[in-house]
Amino acid sequence: MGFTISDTGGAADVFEIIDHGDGSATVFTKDPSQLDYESAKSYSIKVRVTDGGASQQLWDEADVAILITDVNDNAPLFPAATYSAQLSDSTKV
Ligand SMILES: [Ca+2]
Repeated sequence: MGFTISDTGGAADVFEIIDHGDGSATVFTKDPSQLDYESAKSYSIKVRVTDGGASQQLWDEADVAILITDVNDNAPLFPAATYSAQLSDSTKV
């Protein structure tokens, strides 16, 4: 049997699959720095398994959803450096 990513879901260079040769496989990130929860919260790829049939190779596919978890890697940001407001001196506080 052999495992391949048959549909990268638009994330061509993000994931790769390692075939362990024992009927199992693991999906890895090629470069974890490409993952950013703020840019993409999930990916959907398709994995194909193909058997070793000599005359006719048989296969099946499964969708794999990869959910990215958030880490606190971005500082809060004010959109503007200065804000102003006007208050009457008769305003009750
Ligand atoms: Ca984050």
